[in-house]
Parts: sequence; C-alpha cells; structure tokens
Amino acid sequence: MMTMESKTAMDLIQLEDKYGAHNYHPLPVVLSRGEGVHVWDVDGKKYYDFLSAYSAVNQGHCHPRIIGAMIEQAKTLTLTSRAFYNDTLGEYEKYVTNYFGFDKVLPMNTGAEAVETAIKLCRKWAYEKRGIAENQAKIVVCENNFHGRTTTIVSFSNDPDAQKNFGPFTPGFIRIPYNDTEALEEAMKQENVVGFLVEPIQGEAGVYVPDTDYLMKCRAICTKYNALFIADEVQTGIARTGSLLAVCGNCSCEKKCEKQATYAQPDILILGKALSGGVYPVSAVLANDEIMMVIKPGQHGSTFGGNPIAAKVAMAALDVVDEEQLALNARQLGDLFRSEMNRIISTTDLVLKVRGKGLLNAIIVNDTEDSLTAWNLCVALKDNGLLAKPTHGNIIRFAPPLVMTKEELLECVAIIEKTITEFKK
Ligand code: IF1
Repeated sequence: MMTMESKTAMDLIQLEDKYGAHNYHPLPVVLSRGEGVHVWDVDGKKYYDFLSAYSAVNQGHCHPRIIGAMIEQAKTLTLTSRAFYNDTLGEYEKYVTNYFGFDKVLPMNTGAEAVETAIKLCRKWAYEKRGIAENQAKIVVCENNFHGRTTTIVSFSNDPDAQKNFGPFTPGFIRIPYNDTEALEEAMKQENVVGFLVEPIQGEAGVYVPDTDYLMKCRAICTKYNALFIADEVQTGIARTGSLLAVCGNCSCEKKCEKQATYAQPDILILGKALSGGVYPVSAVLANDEIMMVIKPGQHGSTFGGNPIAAKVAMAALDVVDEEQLALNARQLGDLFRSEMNRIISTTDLVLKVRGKGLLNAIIVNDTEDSLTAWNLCVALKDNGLLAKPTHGNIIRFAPPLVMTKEELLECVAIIEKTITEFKK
C-alpha cells in the first residue's frame, strides 16, 4: 500500500482516473498547497493561480483571517441543523443582509442550490402575491447561460454538453439573447412571465460583458412588468468585477449603496463561491420581506444551510473584502491587466482580443473552437508558472485572486507575454 508521502503526480492522477468519475478534464498539474495568489504542486513548483477556483478564492488561498474563523468555530460547534437555533446564524443573517442591503437571507451551500432556491422563491411569490395560475409561471433566462448543474437548471441551458441525455426537463423557462433589452421587453409581454434570471457578466460562456446600461434597463423592464429581477452573482459577485456586485455598475465601494445611480438593485440576489473565500461551501439568496416571506416553515431548507462554520467563515470572508478594499484593487488591476493585454495583442496574431471587467477577464485565442490551441497555450502557461484553463474552446479565462499586488500582476503579464511570444501552434 503506497503511503501518502510516496505518491508522485502521476500516481495521484491515476488514482483520480481509476476511482473518480470522469466529469472533468483537468490540466496536468497536481496541487498540494495554496497561499494568497500562489499554489504549489506536489513537486514543489510554485504557480500564480489565474483561475481562483472559478472566482471562489477572491480573498486568496487560505486567507489567515478566514481560516482562523473556520478553525475556531470547527472546534466549538459545526452543525446544529435548523431544527434548533444556534448562536451564530442570527448574527450572520444580520451581518450579510446589512452588508448587501436586503431585509432577509435564505442560507444555502452551493451556487446551484441558491439558484434553485431563487427560482422556487420567484415562482412562489408569483402564485401567492401576483395571483398567477398555479404551475403557469415562466422565468426568462439568457442564451448561453450558466447557473449550475442541477436538472432544473440545465433544463434552460442551450449547452448540449450540459443538457444532453439528462432529460426530461423542467418547463417554465423562456430563453432570449443576452444583452438584448428589446428581447427582454418582448418576452415580458408574454402571459405569466414572473422573473428574469441573469448573470451580470456571462462567465462560462466566455466572459461576455454586456452594454454599460444593460442591467439598469433590465431592472426597469422588470419593474414595468412586475417581474422579479434575479441577479446570479455567484461568479461576478464579492468584488470580482471591480465593484462589490457586478450590478453595482461603476461604484468600487465595498458596501452596497442605494445612492449609486448605476446600481441595478435585484429583487433576488444570488451569492456563492467567494462568499466563503473558497474555504467552505457557502451560498445565499437575499431578498426583501415582500418576496422572502412567501416561504413558510417546512417549505424549503437544507441540512447544512447556514451552519455555524459557514456563518463564521462568510462573515470573515466579507470582512476581508471590505477591509482589504478588494473591489477597488480588482478595478485598478483589471484596468491595468486589459491595457497590458491589449499591448501584447498588438504584437501577435495568436490572440484576437481581451475582454472583461475588474479581475474577471478572458482572451480569445486565434483558432477554431474545436482546436487545441487554447489548451496547449494553458499547458505552456503552466510550464512557465501560471495556471489558467480554457472555458469554451478558444477562450481562456484569467481570474486571479483579488489580493494580487500590482507587481505580482505585472509579473503574470510578463509570463503571459513570454508564453505567447514563444508559443508554436
Ligand atoms: C463546474 C465558471 C462554470 C456559476 C454561476 C451558479 C453556479 C456557477 C454564474 C453554480 C458555477 C462553476 C461550476 C464549475 C465551474 C464553474 C463555472 F463559470 F465559474 F467557470 F461551470 F461555468 N452561477 N460555476 O458560475 O455554483 O453549484 O458550482 O457552487 O460546474 O464545472 P456551484
């Protein structure tokens, strides 16, 4: 029996291949340690993490403040279930609702669970407050959406890989083009349309940033038709795009501010990933009383939702966002990153463009979607000490932890430039 100490990278890859479902195709690197913006592989090689676990590690790997909060609570009380009260949940609920400016929070664990919760909440509100006929509610979503992997969520996906052979699917969804407010207005005129679920920036689709006024116009259209504006900020939230929330628009403050003219206030806000700093599964659905109070005891829940560790970890993670001014840093470093990438792009035909907001960015590689060029470029970046991975085909997402310094970012730009310059298709 091999002991843990003796396993090589290949041994560990083979263990996953033999004993794990093949639902991912990871880059050939085996990580064993993370700290701040860096991760190390089992051979001790150091890398810049330019994926941040899909924007879950915004606060940097193993942030001492968040780890400390988890350890303290883990030694005290880990899980009570919601059958009983405990001394952390109410504190957390007050903290997080004040932090984002909503009356109430429904705590869950994963992003998909929070999206499912938001869908159920919107439907229930429609039947009980808007008087829509039972089982007739329709929610508008966007082409190329990604909101998670549950059967209801993939029911409204148009990604064949996410959907094929997982049917039958959940009805009650209308898909429209992203970044198209006329299409949204037309959809809203249909009968029983009760909500609009949207990513403020489409992450998995390839970091598509909509027009500057898109979210504000969506907000106004939902108000006009008395439909709920549901913002999925699982990936774009928690300072990733240079504001506390991507729906905040141009503000880079760390706290939601109604006064911000470009704040497209959601009726339902969905958070996940970096809500815990990547330390623990924590997600949340926030709404005001006239919506949230339609859910009564016994109508929705989760074994781990809002558990004491999640509560303490999330408060520490949000403290870090505020105290370390991560939104402002993401905004400033994001502007620098895109201007540096545009300089590099002007010197090569390997990359067509860079797009993004804050530190959620992507480059479009000059090859077909089914080519291996983006993948091979990521392998070359890995060899040069930077970890990133293609989202779809020829698009590589670049999303470092928001605690990165300007010097570290410029070092990463140098690695990217070197790799592009030396790359042979
Ligand atoms: C994978 C990326 C994908 C999300 C948004 C909800 C969820 C996600 C906007 C669900 C999750 C993760 C899932 C992970 C890869 C990653 C991802 F865009 F972030 F890169 F897939 F699109 N809403 N995104 O992005 O949250 O249940 O995962 O906690 O499934 O491969 P979850």
